[in-house]
Amino acid sequence: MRTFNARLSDASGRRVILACDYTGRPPAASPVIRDVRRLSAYICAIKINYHLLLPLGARQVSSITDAAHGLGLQTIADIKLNDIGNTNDIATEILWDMGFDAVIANPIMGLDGLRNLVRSAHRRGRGVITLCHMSAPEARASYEMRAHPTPRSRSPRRMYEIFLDWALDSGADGVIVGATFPGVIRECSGRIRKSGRRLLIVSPGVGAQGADAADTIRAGSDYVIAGRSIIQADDVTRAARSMHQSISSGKT
Ligand code: NUP
Repeated sequence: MRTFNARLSDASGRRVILACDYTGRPPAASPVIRDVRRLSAYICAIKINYHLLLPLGARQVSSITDAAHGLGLQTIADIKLNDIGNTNDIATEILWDMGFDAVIANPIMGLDGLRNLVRSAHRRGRGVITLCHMSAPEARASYEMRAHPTPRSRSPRRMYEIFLDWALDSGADGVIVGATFPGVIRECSGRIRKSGRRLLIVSPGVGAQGADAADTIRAGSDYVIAGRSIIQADDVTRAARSMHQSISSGKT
């Protein structure tokens, strides 16, 4: 099986990951699949969070991941996984059985846990994206906190710097860096380039959270995640097309 990154890059030129964060009326698979079909020309992947994972159940979620695959799209489970190895293994096996191509994980589980998670995902041809710096304004307090990465380290470093190192070290496929922190995107992108490794920067925070998609890609992100600004728009197709086109043309 080809890697998650290779499959994602098949959607050449499409940089928008749709966050399927449906709220309001009890969600069902069919309206989600309808939107995914409508938007497939403008997105490269869909991301499913607790909004659907909790109420829908495995069978309906699998029907969404099946439909996405039929349209050439990748599927990402956004559960910010962070647990002991045994629980991580069981949770990811269930997600892979539901058809997910990648999982978003929280690196606070520790470097060894992360290495094991990435190794087992890669054995199944799946990917792992780890949090590096989240998009909410309050993320600054925790992700920019200074800490010693090891008991022997001499100088403290910011959490997001440590998390970026751990993502590179564990062989993760991508990191989440909030679009609302363009300076951090630039810094991470420079450090990834310097490392010579392949690690994608995936950025939520565009649209509803205030950042601009084209600016985010210009700052160094590989992909943006957009939810409410597309799925709550009066015309979802138009919203997705215009985000895709603004990125493609480099205009804001
Ligand atoms: O740092 C993060 N910020 C964030 O918004 C990490 C995330 N995974 N997300 C998710 O991206 C969030 O849970 C939601 O599913 C999506 C952003 O949605 P929206 O603000 O575009 O509606």
